[in-house]
Amino acid sequence: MMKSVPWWQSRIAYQIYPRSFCDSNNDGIGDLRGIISKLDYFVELGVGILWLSPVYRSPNFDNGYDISGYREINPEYGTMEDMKELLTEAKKRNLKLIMDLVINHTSDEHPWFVESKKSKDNPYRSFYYWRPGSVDKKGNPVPPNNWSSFFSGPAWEYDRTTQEFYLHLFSKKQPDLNFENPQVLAAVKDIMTFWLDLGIDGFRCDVINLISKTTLANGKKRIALTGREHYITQPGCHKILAELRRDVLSKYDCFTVGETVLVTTQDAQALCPPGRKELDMIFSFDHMDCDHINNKWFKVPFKPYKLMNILFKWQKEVDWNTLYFENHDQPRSISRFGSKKYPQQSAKLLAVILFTLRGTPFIFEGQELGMTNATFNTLSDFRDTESITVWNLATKLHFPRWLKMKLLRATSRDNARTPMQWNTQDNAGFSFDTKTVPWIPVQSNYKEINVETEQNQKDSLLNWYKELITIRKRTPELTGGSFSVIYQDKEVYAYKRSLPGVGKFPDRETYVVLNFGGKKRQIPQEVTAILDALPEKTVLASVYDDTTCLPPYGAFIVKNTDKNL
Ligand code: TEU
Ligand code: CA
Repeated sequence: MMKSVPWWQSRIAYQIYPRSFCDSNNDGIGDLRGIISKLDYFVELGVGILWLSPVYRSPNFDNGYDISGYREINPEYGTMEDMKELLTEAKKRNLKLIMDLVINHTSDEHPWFVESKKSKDNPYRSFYYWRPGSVDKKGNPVPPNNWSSFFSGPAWEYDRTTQEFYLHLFSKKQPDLNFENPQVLAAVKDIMTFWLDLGIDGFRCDVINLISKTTLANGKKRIALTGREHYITQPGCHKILAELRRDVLSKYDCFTVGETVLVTTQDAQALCPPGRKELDMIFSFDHMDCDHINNKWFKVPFKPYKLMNILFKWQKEVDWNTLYFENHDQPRSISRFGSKKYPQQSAKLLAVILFTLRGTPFIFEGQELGMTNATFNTLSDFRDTESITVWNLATKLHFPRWLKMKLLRATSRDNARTPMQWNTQDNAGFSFDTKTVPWIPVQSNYKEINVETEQNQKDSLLNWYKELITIRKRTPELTGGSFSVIYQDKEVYAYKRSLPGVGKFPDRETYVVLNFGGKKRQIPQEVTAILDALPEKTVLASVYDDTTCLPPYGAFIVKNTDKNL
């Protein structure tokens, strides 16, 4: 009998960005009832876990990653009754649902912060990092240290009322919580318990490896994130995660996936193995950093081998992790890693990689359709606070307009946040009333790229995703199997996933061969030697009909069907 794997390893996950998924009441903003109306879409796609980006009360400065009410639903998205109905309807369909846990910071409109800024001796003052700073020769306030924010600029904001600064690693409307204060950890445990008792199945933990600041001393001056050596994956972070697991998470059949910036494979090994009892897996960023230098805004031409080398490194060095190419912060993978000349084939190749490596695959809404980067023409098309901040900074630096547009078009998080494309009606069917204008412009290619059209096209990307998800779920070695490289050069890659047979059950072996390039390639003889030696084999899926060579962006999956009973 196969060794059973936890459900969060055997299922495929799907990230929903609620604001952009489906608008049921025609106000141009996605909502919970819109998601409920689409649950059967997830069942048909074959995913088993839904990750719901924040739907809590929020001023939406950072689209919900700035929470002002952890136990309330943002009225724009619906009510707590809608949330409960979503959970009930998801469970009826055997869909697990995890929520976004954003505890490194709150909104500056959260009652804790509103209280905290009233006076230095307010009981909530130490829920946040307040420090006096100093003054320069002209009497201007100077921040307590030289740390910079993820969204550029200083990581401190001066409050004239109490004449102190507060720390914010992200926007000034997202003050960092102070986990040195035991009341903060206690309050977080209560929030997690509230949602787990409501019936959710776990959490995606936002920038969770930043929550412990070892010291507020100056950091080494850097182009970006000065001060990061004092808060990235600090010892205190491990301590907090272990306590949350011990006191809350261990009491439920749930899992956690931590979004962890600037982590190495060693960090992953210190955070995730079962014995660590901290996180179950993480979203790392190494592979997301393969097409820029130092900072995501400074793009360099994409080289497939850079992406593949990083993916293979993580496969070899981390036992279990997430597999993802997109989320609500990242440009669309087809625009970033795909080929303009072979868009469909390169998108299918990326899907082969996503569903045949070892780990839990995460799909971001619209990725399964091949949704592309936005074709925005003016700054007014953009919504993301980070993008607007970067535009303003570039303006101060006298960047020409064309260069500012180039920067935003290539990197803006809004690339991922345009409305989900459901059909060919106006606004792509995002709102039930096709005349409604969505909160952010719909992509211009929605008439070709949408669910309805692709459901009716046999060789569409959507049907390819469904096919690969079915194959993955039917092939145990693609889930619990080991990973080993058979061949690699700068375009052609071949690897094996295998599970040893148990008792009379034979070994299970599945091979993947791909050409991540625009020129036809022969299958290397090292690979043909192995495949030809299989007494019996079955091609489970192939981007092209011909599997005797590797056309541009060709990829195929072949199973050793010999010995199997
Ligand atoms: O993202 C943290 C984060 O590191 C990314 O925002 C990314 O690094 C950023 O775009 C700068 O490159 C999480 C959420 O996913 C993001 O949406 C939030 O804005 C952020 O945290 C603050 O909560
Ligand atoms: Ca709505």
